[in-house]
Amino acid sequence: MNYFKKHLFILSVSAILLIPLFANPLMEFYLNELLLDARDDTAWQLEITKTPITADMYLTTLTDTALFGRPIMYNTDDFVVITRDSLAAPLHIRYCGDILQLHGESGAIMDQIGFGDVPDSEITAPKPGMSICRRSFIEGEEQHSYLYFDKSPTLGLANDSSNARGNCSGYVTDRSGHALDSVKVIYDSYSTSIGTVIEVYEYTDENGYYLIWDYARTENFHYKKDGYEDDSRVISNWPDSTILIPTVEMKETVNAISSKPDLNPNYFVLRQNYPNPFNLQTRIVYNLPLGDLVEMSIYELSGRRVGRLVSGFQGAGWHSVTWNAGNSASGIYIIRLQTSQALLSRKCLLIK
Ligand SMILES: [Ca+2]
Repeated sequence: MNYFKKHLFILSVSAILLIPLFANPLMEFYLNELLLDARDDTAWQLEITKTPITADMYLTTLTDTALFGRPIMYNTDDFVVITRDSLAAPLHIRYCGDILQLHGESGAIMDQIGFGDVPDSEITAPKPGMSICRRSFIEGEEQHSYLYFDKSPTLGLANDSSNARGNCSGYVTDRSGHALDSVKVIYDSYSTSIGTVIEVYEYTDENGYYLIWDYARTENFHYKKDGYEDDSRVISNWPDSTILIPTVEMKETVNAISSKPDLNPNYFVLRQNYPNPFNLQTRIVYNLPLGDLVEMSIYELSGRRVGRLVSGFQGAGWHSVTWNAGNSASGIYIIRLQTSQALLSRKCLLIK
């Protein structure tokens, strides 16, 4: 081995050994969509993205294994749809609940989808005609992913979540049945790369009522209010449905004061707009403890103001305003409420 070849060899080995160190820190997701058949547990369709399939790769479930046996080419640049005919043998996937895993040539688990009544299940079992889809998004430098149900499967195409949300609603009271307003109902949360926890939440109104429009999936809803013990419920949501959550009765903490409903709270409230995400119009409700000069504006994340909804003096109490976003592009916007006493803001999502 001459000098040049020897060093090339060392460089190559080093490069191979160092790959894990320089690998993209973002987690990769390959199993993008799964459509099952309630009558035939081998008649599924699976959409895989972002990885070429080689002959040595294989799929497993809790009770079955099937090797691909041959490479599989992409139909398009991005997606390939796998069926039992793509495998060397049929693979049984249980409709009521299973964990489907994609394994690489080395046997390593590349990705998995769990659903139904199985350990670490991410969502409940699907209803006929609905596929299990993955949604991935990037917050800061962290990639996040979760599964949801879609009643409009998109095998071979990018997942489309426009038919994948449903409503979850209910009431929160104290133990005497009095409505509790301003209860924080947290229905999603995730951690960023620097450890900050981002909470996604809604507040109950003066009747103790809340309505959340969220992806069809299983979530742990957390209920929080000062003076009361935290509570939580596991909620499964379906596309286009309205789930009525049994009334949550929050228990007062030992030193709690009055439990009467706070019809005109003596503090600033800027509720999450509804609906959110929204397509064209959304309603924003807020409370002023005192009459004041008020300005409410909408900003892009870049800080550019795209609209002013309120400007002038308003009296104490609840107010509402509608934002018609007809001229704005899809994306995240910030609703900012400013008075001489307070500055409150909320993020909202416009999807066209
Ligand atoms: Ca798809």
